[in-house]
Amino acid sequence: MIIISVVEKSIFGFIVCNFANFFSANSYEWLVGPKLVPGTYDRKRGRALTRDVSPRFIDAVSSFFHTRKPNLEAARGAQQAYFAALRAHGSEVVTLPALDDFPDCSFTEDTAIIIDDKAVIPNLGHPSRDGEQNSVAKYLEDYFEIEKMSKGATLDGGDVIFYDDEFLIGISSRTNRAGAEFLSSQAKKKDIGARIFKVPESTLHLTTVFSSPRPGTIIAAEGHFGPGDFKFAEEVIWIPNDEGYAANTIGYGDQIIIAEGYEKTRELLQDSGFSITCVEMEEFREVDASLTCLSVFIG
Ligand code: CIR
Repeated sequence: MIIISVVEKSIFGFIVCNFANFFSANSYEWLVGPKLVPGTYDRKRGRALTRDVSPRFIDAVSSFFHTRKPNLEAARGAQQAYFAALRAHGSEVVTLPALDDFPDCSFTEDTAIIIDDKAVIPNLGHPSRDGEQNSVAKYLEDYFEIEKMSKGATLDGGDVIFYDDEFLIGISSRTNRAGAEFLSSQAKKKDIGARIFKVPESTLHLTTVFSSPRPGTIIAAEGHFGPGDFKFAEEVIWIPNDEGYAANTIGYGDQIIIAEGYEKTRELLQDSGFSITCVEMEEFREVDASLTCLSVFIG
């Protein structure tokens, strides 16, 4: 009963908060044509690989946003709302069963980086999470050539953002230089460039405070990076520091999914031409996870 009411509450919240017209075409691709959109292969968001929330979710690693013990049932409900939001934007959602020994297993973004027909499988940067990637690799091997990261190198997919025709890779407490270089050498083999950033200690991953929802656009939280860091971008939308969590977004052209409850961000993004869907993320925020963490796009 509790599960149902939480699921219903989350889905209701998601519907109420949805300002997007789900059925309109991505206006950028509609105007330009999908083949001509730079970096389009990684922005299609055709298929999202996700994983059920672990029964041990309350033991998930948490060092930044923690205020209380997260609630497992509420997290499960929020994850269903998240799936509904992805589907409403046209993504197929594939969900693997939870891994009982890994409290953070639902954060699949960290476990694989897709480059064309290749899946790079990293060594995760936190000891309690290293191993989650093995069953993801097992699933992906039917669809992609698997490239496992060499020993000693570590990387979380949360430190990787695809921006137009290049990867932005963060060196952080989870991703070491060898990991960043491993990924950039894999990208280079596919003629894709990489730009390496130092992720400040004020945040977990690059994606925690940073996203690129549509070609040419970067959304960044104030207080972690400065304007000089993004000279290459056509447009940078700065999110006020007290709403920094909301800088992590999932874009489908001019339609965007953001975390619910960040009013200044919602207005800023509306003013920048986005139609917006909000998803309740409170439980995941307690364990430092953002919207993008809950999926890795594989098609
Ligand atoms: C962790 O600390 O690894 C998890 N509790 C949160 C992972 C968030 N993942 C991501 O930003 N890609």
